[in-house]
Amino acid sequence: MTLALEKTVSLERAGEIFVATVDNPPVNALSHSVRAGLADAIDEFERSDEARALVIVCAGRTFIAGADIREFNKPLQEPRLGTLIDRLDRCEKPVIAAMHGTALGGGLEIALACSYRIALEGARFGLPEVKLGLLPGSGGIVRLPRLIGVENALTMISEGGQIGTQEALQKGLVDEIVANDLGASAVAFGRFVVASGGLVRRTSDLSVPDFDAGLLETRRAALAKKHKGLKAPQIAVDLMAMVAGTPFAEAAEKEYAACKALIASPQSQALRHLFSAERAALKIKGVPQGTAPREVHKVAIVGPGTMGRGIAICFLDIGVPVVLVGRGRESLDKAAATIRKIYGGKVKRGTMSEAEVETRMALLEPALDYDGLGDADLAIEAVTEDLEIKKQVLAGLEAALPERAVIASNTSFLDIEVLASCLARPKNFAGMHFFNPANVMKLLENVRAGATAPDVLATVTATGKRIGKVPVLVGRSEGFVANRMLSKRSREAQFLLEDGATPQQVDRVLVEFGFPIGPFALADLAGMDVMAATRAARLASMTPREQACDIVDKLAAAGRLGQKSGAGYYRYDENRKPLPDPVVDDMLASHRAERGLPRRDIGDEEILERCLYAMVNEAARILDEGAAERAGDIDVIWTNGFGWPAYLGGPMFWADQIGLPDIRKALVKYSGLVGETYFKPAALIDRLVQTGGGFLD
Ligand code: 3H9
Repeated sequence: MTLALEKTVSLERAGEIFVATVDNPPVNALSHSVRAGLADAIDEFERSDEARALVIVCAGRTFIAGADIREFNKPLQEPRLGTLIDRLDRCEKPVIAAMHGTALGGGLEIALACSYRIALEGARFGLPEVKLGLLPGSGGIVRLPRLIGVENALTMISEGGQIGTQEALQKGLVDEIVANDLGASAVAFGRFVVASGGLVRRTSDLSVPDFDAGLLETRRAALAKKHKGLKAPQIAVDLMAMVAGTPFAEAAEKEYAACKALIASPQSQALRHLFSAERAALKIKGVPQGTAPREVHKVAIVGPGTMGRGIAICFLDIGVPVVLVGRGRESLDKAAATIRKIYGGKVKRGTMSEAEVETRMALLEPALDYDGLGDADLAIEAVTEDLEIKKQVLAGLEAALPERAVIASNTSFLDIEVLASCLARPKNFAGMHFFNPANVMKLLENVRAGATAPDVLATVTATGKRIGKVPVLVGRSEGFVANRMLSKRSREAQFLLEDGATPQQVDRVLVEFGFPIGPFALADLAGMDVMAATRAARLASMTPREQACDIVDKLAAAGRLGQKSGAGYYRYDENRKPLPDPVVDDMLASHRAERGLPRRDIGDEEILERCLYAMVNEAARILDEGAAERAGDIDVIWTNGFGWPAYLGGPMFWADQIGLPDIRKALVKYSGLVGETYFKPAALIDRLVQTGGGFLD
């Protein structure tokens, strides 16, 4: 007999084995009704004289994937997860967690409080709270080390990664793996436990195994380096030290208090915002839910340069054949050799086998023409950023591809509508803007042109996900979203040098803010020749002050090409360490003298505000124009594309935290100091200040 306890939990009484099934799509999160339903199920189970063991299992694609993130911003409703888990821990009859899919966060914490854990082959386990700026607060920290040891537990808790069934079995996280029919296997397992005496095994009764005392400090330092600025991993180390020396109940209380404080912390709010924003970015205006993407089994990439090679790797990595089209045998050979070299690096690091390299390389077909593209499903052009060349390539591709094929351009700043206009079937066309190195960078700016068909938008989005990118759809706009905003930060960084700041001061301020690298060290990495070429391409659209601000050209002309020539904005020692260079100071002094610009001392606050508020102001224009659909999309773009620290939520979230009235005031101040052209507050900011709103409201 089955009893519906809450709309998300049912209890089936199968003789002496009771089975509680959680059914809360899509991921069986621990919403209030699930917690209440499970608490009722435990009550029923404990009350029944007939029941000898309880199985907790889930319907749908996964075991419980954690607490319901959407409830974190609402008042807490009892039973809270910790209360439920205490109930499980106190059960006088054995409870068995039967897991499939991903048992994550609070879901795994429930399992840890059960007497036994069994899993379907292929299941995965993790405590990913740290990725949301949180820590497991319902027994994960106090129980996991008791089961799998301090070192293993700390790795799972502080990194938030997942482990598979074999590893979980070997570490002692699960007791048994079953190949199929989890529900029936769990009941059989329950019967076996009962027949063997119905032993209750409480993880809370175990002691924390001994561990190397130096471990925690080594981990603390490594985590501080790897997750710069993030508080939760450091607190994980503190809590692990506490758990090792504190009785269970007291440690559990301290664990919960730490987690509760983290839920309210700005870092967690920022990371939770990004979690939702990344998912919201996949929902695209004009693409009805359920729109099927076109199938992509074979891809053509035109242009075997840096971008083309990186994009090719993305598809080879997921086993999709790639035809790489180039104009000469030499460039194609070079591309294949570079791809092989990148894979070779992975073999050296032990992340790929020689056999895998060969399998992937066998999927790469170099071609000098479009003859073999009759069965390609998607073509991406990644040729030189030249309108006429791109137009020719796109037209050539369209003639060679089947009618259903999607055609994409990797342009970074050409007009998407002009490109679309050279096609007979513009509905098949969209932008797919990858970032260099394309095989590494997570961000993919997909670009909608006026005629792009909904299923083509669905295809570029789904393809982005398939190749492991974070796809965000943007609209027509020069430089799209990421580069358009970056150009404003770059402009201010240059103007700040003219006004009296040094490259190292600007870089320091932005690195202290949380960026992995400052704009000038980044320019040295990209190469001053590349920077000068980009500048030359944009010169016509620049203001007179921007045109005259030719520091990049001067450095390039002096042979200071950046890291590759040993000097750029910095000079580099034999270990490639950047050092301030008096030659650059002199060069900047003469540039100022030549331009008649007085030097003044620039404070850190001015650097930060000018660089970042200029970006926020531009983002407001982008939003108003509809070139980005939502403020959250811009946050996803900047945290995945250009290293905006995720724990600050992205530029829009950050701006809302500061408050738009303060930002507007600063914009007005810099309008006076630098010029209205550069800092006039965007109309959207004016409107939001008037209505008291924020970008994300
Ligand atoms: C926790 O447990 C704290 C406790 O330790 C202590 C408390 C005191 N809640 O990612 P997908 C939604 S913290 C609510 O596209 P996938 C998601 O928004 C939690 N909703 O699917 C999306 O909604 P929509 C620790 C959630 O198959 C839909 O489900 N757990 C939650 O690519 C599909 O998601 C985590 O951090 C949630 N917890 O990946 C796990 N999770 O359709 C976070 C997902 O409206 N989740 N949704 O856009 C994940 O890692 C992935 O979602 C998962 C599935 C691997 C489960």
